[in-house]
Amino acid sequence: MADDESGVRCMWMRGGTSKGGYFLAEDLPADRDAFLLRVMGSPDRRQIDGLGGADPLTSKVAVIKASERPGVDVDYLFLQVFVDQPIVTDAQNCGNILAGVGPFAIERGLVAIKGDRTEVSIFMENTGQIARATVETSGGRVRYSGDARIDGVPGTASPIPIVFADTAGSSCGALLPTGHAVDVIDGMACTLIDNGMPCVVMRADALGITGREDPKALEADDGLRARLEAIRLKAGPMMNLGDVSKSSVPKMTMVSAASAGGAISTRTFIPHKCHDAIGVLGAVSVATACLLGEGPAAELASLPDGEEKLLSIEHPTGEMSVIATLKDGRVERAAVLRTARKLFDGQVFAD
Ligand code: NQM
Repeated sequence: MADDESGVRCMWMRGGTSKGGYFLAEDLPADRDAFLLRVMGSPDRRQIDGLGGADPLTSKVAVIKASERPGVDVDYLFLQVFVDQPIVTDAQNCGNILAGVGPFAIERGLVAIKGDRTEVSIFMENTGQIARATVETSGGRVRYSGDARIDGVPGTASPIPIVFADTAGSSCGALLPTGHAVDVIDGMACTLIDNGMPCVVMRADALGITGREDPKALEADDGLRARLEAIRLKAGPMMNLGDVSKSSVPKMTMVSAASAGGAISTRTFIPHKCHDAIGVLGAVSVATACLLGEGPAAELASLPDGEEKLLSIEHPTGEMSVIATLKDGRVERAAVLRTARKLFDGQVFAD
């Protein structure tokens, strides 16, 4: 599928606060995982022999195809390519890379433009759920530049609002896979929750930190990292995720009271590096934890009134706004604002 027969067609995009390679499923070779490791330059801490950016957030892949499901435009499979281990995993979803899926699908001709805005419905294969993204398409083409600003990305771009419904239990089978809002692991009160992303939510102060630290300072704290990893390895089976020693889930989120007028403040290990921001579905899960009525997040959260709640989830480089719509006390749908940018379209070589 390329001009040069050894190249593979690929688009490189920023999706939200992540970056990676977008491929049509039909363009990928049979030895997909080996190919993607070569493309990213993994395993290698610097990914010097590939396109990966030496960070889990820039070592990501989207695989997209036209959907055969009624009412759905495209199927999206997210793959995390580990930086320093030879692992390609579909065990997690990614709501940031998701932001580029609508534009990519339109650019590749899988979805027709429907006017100034084109809604793309996306089946997320990793978790079996649907997201609806709205892409700016005035003048008959995808518009990347615009006035929307998201924290963690310099400048502005076209807004891509994304709505999720029914993400509860996406990977764990239930919103609260243990049936409790609070479980105690290694003496630590944790909420084990999955509203689109499996997360372990703990109070930062219970771990001996303020929750305002710089991500690099937290990464340099070997004692904290060891403690988080011990809790994570125990949480995995409790969350129906099995042995998570080689998995990028669950994410480990430490919460503290908001300091910039938001609902709550976060620091998240994903799971071994500390995120400079927070994942999209991670933020939806933490926002949902704030609304549980009990647990580490609920204790600290500052919540607005009403059935439609705007929860600003503070993170190291700003905040992510999650609009949670409640029905009968549970989050029925969640909406976030993202942006995306096409960086490169061409062929990638893995010889
Ligand atoms: O939670 C990072 C990211 C993500 C995932 C991670 C994400 C999400 O920031 O939906 O977007 O938690 O690995 O891209």
